[in-house]
Amino acid sequence: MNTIESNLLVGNDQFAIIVSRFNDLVTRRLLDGALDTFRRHGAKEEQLTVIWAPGSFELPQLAQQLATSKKYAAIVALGAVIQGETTHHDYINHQVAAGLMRTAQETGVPVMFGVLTCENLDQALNRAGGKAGNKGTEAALAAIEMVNTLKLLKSPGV
Ligand code: INI
Repeated sequence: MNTIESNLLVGNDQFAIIVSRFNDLVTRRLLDGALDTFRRHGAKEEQLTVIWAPGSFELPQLAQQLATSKKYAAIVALGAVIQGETTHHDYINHQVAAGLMRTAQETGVPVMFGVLTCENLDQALNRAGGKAGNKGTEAALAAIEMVNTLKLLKSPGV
């Protein structure tokens, strides 16, 4: 049996973090979690680029431009979509998830879905460094793992 499993060490790669300004009480905490994780796994400041978006709906377009630039080994998209009185959030959630996945598949650059989709602010804060972890941390770890796993898959003999 062959098992391919990467480590979680950041090499010399560049990482882009795109983060929504909408609900920034939450998204700043996601960003802190992601940055802390990249740093603790070996990233230097010059390997990290943060780009702010107006809202989560705009994340896919930024992801696409960053991915096609080929400057970044992976992109982490951070946002917080919180249900309101209408179904607005539904339209955003589905489009954002599909748009980010499309960019990853079309470009081969991993794009992480670090967008919270919650019923209320409490749920979101719990997942942004509260008692249910930090989605930004999770997304940064996933980015490191995807970059390293894709490298392993491209290495000779695999
Ligand atoms: N953007 C979010 O990131 N989260 C939300 O909860 C949200 N809601 O509920 O409206 C939201 N809306 C803004 C949207 O992402 C766009 O920025 C806006 O529609 C302009 O295109």
